Amino acid sequence: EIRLSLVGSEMCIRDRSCMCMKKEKNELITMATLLKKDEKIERNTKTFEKIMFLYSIASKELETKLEIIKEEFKLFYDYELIDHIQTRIKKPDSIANKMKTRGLPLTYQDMIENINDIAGIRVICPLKKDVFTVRDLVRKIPGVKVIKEKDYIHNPKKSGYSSYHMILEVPISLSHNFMYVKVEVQIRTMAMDFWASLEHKLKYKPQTEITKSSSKELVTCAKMVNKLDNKTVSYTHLRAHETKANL
Ligand code: 0O2
Repeated sequence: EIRLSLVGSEMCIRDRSCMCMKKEKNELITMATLLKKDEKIERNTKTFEKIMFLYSIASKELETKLEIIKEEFKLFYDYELIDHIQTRIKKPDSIANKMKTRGLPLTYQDMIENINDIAGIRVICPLKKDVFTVRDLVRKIPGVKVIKEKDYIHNPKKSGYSSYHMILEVPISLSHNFMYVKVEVQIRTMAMDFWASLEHKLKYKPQTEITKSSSKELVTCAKMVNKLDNKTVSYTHLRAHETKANL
């Protein structure tokens, strides 16, 4: 009997430690676990701060991976694949405006599910073909899931907007769990970026409309930018001989 109870208590201890180990295991959780059902978005609250913190970690994780690619190409292949990388977390006003425009209820759940560019990274490349090299490398980053891609380079918007968009899910490690957080990556050439920044200020964001002729001029400029990007292809052929990378 004594032996049996000892075995029993031994098992108890072992079971308990197993349970502890299970609790310690890094489990996949979602942002929803931090929220109450249908919780309304309220800035300057702990919940808002926590959600934005998660987006900022995901952004940093991905930015680091992209910085590594940038530096690796420079150092190992003597090639400037990426000119620079910009990151931003969408401002609360911009999030609210986008949700209102889409007729979404202002809840965290709706925000998480529908607003894909809360964490945004822009990768600016010298040449058009570099954009697609970066795209292929992003697709291969271990653990990162590609949710959606939009090729506004082969299919520019009516406005003339040109860029390659990827919606990704980036795994982030927390002390006890891990979760996937959405990050939007916009990959474009320096010329496309110049045009988009200008158009963003002049037409895309302002509430007041610009004249039809200015709008047309912007489209003409976008076509010029596209020509410029296609011209730089010949420069690439010259460069390719000098690089060690299989670009
Ligand atoms: P801001 O101020 O730049 O953040 P999605 O959820 O991806 O399916 P979304 O977000 O409407 O739907 O998709 P899209 O078309 O990929 O646009 C996302 C972002 O691309 C925009 O974010 C802009 O940054 C940029 N963009 C798209 N179209 C244009 C354009 O015509 N001109 C310029 N300059 N930028 C554009 P936001 O939130 O609209 O704006």
